[in-house]
Formats: sequence, C-alpha cells, structure tokens
Amino acid sequence: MVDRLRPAYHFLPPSNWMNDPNGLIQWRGRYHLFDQYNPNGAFHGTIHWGHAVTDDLVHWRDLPLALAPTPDGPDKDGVYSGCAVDRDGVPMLMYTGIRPQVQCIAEPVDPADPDLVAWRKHPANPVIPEPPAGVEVEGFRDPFVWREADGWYCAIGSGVNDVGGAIFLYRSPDLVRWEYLNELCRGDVVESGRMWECPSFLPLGGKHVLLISPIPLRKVLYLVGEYRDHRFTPERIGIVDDGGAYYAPQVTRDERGRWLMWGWLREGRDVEAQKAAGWSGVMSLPTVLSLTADGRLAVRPVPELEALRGPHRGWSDLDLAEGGPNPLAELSGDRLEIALAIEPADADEIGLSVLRSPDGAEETRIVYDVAAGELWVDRARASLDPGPSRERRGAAARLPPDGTLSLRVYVDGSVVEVFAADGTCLSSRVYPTRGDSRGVELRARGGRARARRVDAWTIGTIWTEAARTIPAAGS
Ligand code: DQQ
Repeated sequence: MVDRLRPAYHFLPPSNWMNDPNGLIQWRGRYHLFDQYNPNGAFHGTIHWGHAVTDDLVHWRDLPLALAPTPDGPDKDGVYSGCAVDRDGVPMLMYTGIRPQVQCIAEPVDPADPDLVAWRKHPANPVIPEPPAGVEVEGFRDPFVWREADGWYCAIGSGVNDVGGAIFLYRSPDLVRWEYLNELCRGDVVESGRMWECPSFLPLGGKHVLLISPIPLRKVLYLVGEYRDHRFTPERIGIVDDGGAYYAPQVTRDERGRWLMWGWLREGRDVEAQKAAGWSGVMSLPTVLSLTADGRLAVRPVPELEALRGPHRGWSDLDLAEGGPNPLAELSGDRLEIALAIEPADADEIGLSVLRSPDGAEETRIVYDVAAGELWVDRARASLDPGPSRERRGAAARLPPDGTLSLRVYVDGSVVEVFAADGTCLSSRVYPTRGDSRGVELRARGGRARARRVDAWTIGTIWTEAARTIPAAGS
C-alpha cells in the first residue's frame, strides 16, 4: 500500500530513522548530504552517517552509509553530528563520538571518487578529547569548521551549567592538532536555553550569523552580530523557522557563493506511530540564506526546485469574500507547490487550507492575520487521528510596501512548508487520515480580498535510485 504520508520530494532515507543534516559540502560540483541515521529502525539509536548526493539540488541518489560506530572506538556508541570541509583539495569530515562526547575526523578512502562513497577514520581520533578545563558543561558536540588565514577554526556546541548555552572555539593547522582559544559566544539560559546543539557560523551581509538549536527550546535560533578577535557579539536574536518541526539545520557555501541550509523536520506523531510507518524524519527543502535590509535572517527555497514542477494550473484576479465560493475547488493533491499573491484589501484574515477533506473535517489551515501581521499554521483539524500534535504555530511576517501577501506553500504527504516573501518560514508536520483529504481552499474572512495570482503545480519525486547499505563495522 502506498504510504501517502511519506514525502516524495523532500529528502529522507529509504527506511528507518533520520535526524540532523551533516557534512554538507559541494565537492567538484556535486552536493553531498550526510545525515544522522539509525539502520536498526525508525527510532533514535545506533547513529550512523547516511549519505546522498545531488548534482542539481533536486534529484538525489542515496549512497551506502558513510560512517558506522567503530567497536571500542571513540564513536562506539554513535557517530553524532558534524560537518565537512575542503582541506587542501581533500574533503574531510569532523563529527562527535559519544560517551564521552569527543570530536573525531574522517577522510575519504579515495578522494578521486566523485561520490566519496568510502570513508576512513583518522588514527589520531579523538582529535579533541575533552571540553575545555575549568568549566562545568552540559554537552560538547556538533563541530562546525571553517578556514581563516591562520588556520582551521572549529565551533563546538555546549552549555555552561547554570549559565546558558555556549560555543567553544578551537584552532588547528591541520584538523588533527587543536588548541582551545576561547568561548565564541555564551547565552543566557532564560533567553536561549541551557545547551546549544548544532552550531553553524557564517559571514552574511556584512555581519556574522550563528545558528543554534538550544535545549530545551525545540526550535532553532539565529544570532546576528559582529565577529572580532575570535569572539562573536550578538546584536539581535530571532527564530529561524517557527513551524514547530524544524531543528538542527546546517549550512554550506556552494560554488556559486550561496549559503545553503537544510534542517531536520521532526515527526509530530508518537514513537509507536513512527515505528509502525517504518520511517521517521525528513529533511527540509534546500533553502538559501540572506540578511534583510533591517537585519533579519531570510530563508527562501532554492530556485532549482522549480525543476520539480509538473502539471500547472493558474488563476488571475480572484475575488475572495467571506462565505463566497472556493476558487481553488478544482485543485487537489498531496504533492503540490502553491504560489499566492494576494491583496488583503479590507479582509481580516486570508486562509489557505490544504490536505482538506470535502467536508472540512480534516484540513491544515495556513492563515495570515492581516491586523497582527502574523502568519500561522493551524493544525487543529489537520488529522482525525487524536495522536499527532495539533499545536498552532505562527510568526510575524511583514508585507512589502504595496501590501501584497506573497506565499509559497509546499505540500508533500506529511510535510507542509510555508515561505513568505519577507523570508519568514514555517515548517509543519501533519498526518491526515482520510483518502479524500487532498483538497485546497482559499478564503478571506472579515472582508474582501483579491488574489492577483495563484499558481499551483503538481510536484514530482526527487529519487533516481536508492541504495543505502551498511558498511563493514569499523570502516
Ligand atoms: N542530534 C545529534 C547530536 C545533536 C542532536 C544526535 C541534535 O549530535 O546534538 O543524533 O538533533
């Protein structure tokens, strides 16, 4: 039976558990995406690194697992998150081994292999064997590495007990020998949680941006500020994606100089439901980062995704009124992209429902509250199954000076991602139960609105083949 909740155009492994994106790198034109993966089932445990590649950011080939725990090695209990860098023409991976948390590196067995299928762990592992002395920390993991004129720099996620999240900064001439420099940045437990997972640190728009996934907040924060003398001073803080599903993203700079980002979209249903499905976790769509004129982080889907567009329908100049007909009644599907440009006129609210049953008993509502300037994903009726989360999640989204609400909405089985023109995004997971929950409805409330343009496409699959296998232990 076809599992209609399983995404078709978001990356996920053929089966089992997947969480964070790791090791993002464009290597000789080809993009590599590694992922936290459990070959033993659809639950978090026995974490390996999965591996997949794409030439166009759209169509993926799944490859054999890249890293497995080495019995008696520093990663015997799991190969946790990390990154990839180009060290003098050879791609290198840096990641965390656990119990205790230490940092390790790996290199390709054959750097000339365009798929970089086989990896070998470095004999010097762990290359960073313990956190800095003199502080009581919670966690020491998820290295993020970049190059500066005087060497390699590594940011490691942590938290200083009773104080807040922290990033420790290290430097190395060769990725093997590391010296501790100082804290790159430290947070406040009330504002930004007690431990920061999965840091990414990047120059953007004349500033630096630090992305963190703080425990226990279960969302991703960005800090924009100044990086000077190996210290980062944040000037503003914001939420990367407030849809409730997005976590542990990582960035990479591609050959065109764009900062690309993927995040893990967590499930919104319980562990038993995940195990029954046989898969858990999906990657966000690839997105590109920028800073807005007023200094916020903007997240937008990469234009390459347009290659996935299949059959198209378009509408122009639709009048929307409370109680009026649904102009999108003919549109249905659970693999859709919908682009809207709407003038709210005197409406209080614009609502786009997707995955909607004809009687409205099931629907996921994407709502723009005009007066509040807020975008919401309302999952109150997303599923007749009482199990999945019904939490309503939203964020401020600014309209441009001409007042047009422009949204791009991606529906893919159990994934709904909403991108607003100002760079706000909301990623949600929903689990409709009815076979006919495929409808789309567009409505205004409290007044009239005008949809200048609506475009909708059926979206195809991203898979060319799937070949995930388990490497020999200790590879
Ligand atoms: N997931 C990894 C950790 C990271 C966490 C373990 C974030 O390295 O801190 O699978 O989701």
